[in-house]
Amino acid sequence: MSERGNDFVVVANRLPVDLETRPDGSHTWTPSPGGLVTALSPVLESHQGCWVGWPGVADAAPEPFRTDAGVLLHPVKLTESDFEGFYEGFSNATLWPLYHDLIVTPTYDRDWWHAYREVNLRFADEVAEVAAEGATVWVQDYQLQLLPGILRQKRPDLTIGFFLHIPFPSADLFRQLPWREELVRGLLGADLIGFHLEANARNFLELARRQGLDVQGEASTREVTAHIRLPQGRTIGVGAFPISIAAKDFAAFTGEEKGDVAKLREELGSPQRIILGVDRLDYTKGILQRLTAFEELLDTGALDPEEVTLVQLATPSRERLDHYKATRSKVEEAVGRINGRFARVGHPVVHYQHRGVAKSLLRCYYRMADVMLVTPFKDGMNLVAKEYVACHDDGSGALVLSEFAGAADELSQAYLCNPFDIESVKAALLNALKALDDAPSTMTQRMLTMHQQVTEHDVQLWSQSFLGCLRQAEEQGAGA
Ligand code: ADQ
Repeated sequence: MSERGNDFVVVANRLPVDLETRPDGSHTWTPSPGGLVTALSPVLESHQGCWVGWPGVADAAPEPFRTDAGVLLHPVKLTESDFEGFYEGFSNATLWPLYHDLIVTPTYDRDWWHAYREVNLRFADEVAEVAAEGATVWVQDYQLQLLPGILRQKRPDLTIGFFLHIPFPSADLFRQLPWREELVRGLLGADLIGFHLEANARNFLELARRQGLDVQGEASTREVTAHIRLPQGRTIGVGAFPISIAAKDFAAFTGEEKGDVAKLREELGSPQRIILGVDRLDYTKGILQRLTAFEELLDTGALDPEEVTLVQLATPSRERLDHYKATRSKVEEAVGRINGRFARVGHPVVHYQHRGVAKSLLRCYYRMADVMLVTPFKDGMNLVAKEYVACHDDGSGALVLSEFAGAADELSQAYLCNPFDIESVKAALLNALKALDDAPSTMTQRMLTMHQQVTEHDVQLWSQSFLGCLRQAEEQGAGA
């Protein structure tokens, strides 16, 4: 099959592959199915689909290859210096903190900006290479915000969608960015720009208004009722498309799995209540605040270390960046301190793992946990909250959720808290634990309501609604 002539192209910073080392020491690339892959596979497979992205290892680029389902994976090579400037620098030390409302201070570095532009240009070359005449290209996330604009110039025949997986900040914050106009111009190369929430879309529309653009209508969810009309006549749709998970992959526990869940509980010493946190180790996720809230509740005697256990699973993330190193060391110090103060030898009160776990095991952790603590300071959506809810089709469990996670818009039956207010996190956790004891039927109802919401609004709905609106936006707005 030809590598050119793909009618549907997904572009993301990361290609869904992992580099595996064989027993003989040689390397091979294996597909790694994540949420985005699950969402996009049906579309990729039914078209002649292609995924363009970086394979995740600097200076390496496997030959393009097809997955078993026939999707072409097309690697973009990044050098170590691209990785530092484009990925660690501009993407994760400039845009990430800026878009998460300055939880840490962004660094504005001209060399990083140049690297970001260079890499976006390189991605555009690769996409232009593989996309058929008139193809649909769906660009993902903050690392590639210049790509729609560059592609529009290179290939005006393409239909281009852009989706941002992280929040979009208020116009007042965004205007700090020295390269704000170029970035907006990049985004405006798309036919449709999608955000998780209407609030994010409104921030973008406000920014467009302030830049003197003609904005019509207001943002809504899973439909496009807001448009930006460019002076040249092209129209861009803007809307909210809340991402979700492949909910059915997290439901329906077999008898054997239920046995695994019970075993896991025993391994933790069969505490009366288990509280769980699952995150990338990122300063936006509020892991330290959560530990502090737990510690204060132990300290005052509101929680008994003989009865309650906290499990924190933290995947390593962006480990070379200073803010990430500092977050890890503060989290690990807190874990050690809490165990030192409240645990008995052989019976930790906080179990902490700084590694990813396999999806099958993660399901068991979710199902086992009586309370899930999801306390980010800011989060585009937060899939962990939805995964937890999806695992509780029996109505068990309780979710404590930050008001600042996008998921709070949909999961209103959660115990909502303000992670900036430690008393609010403590109160939400205590209320959830108390209600599990005192009002089990209300808790079951709350969980089942959330479970239905997640099941009925899964990731398939997300990709279908975005692509449906992209088709419409293209039909209505294309032209000049
Ligand atoms: P993330 O910031 O990575 O995503 P999230 O949405 O919670 O945050 O997704 C994390 C994923 O990693 C989940 O699927 C979870 O299961 C997995 N994961 C986390 N810790 C793990 C562990 N220890 N072991 C195994 N798996 C683990 C960004 C945005 C979010 C947005 C998503 C999707 O920051 O706001 O929801 O993209 O758009």
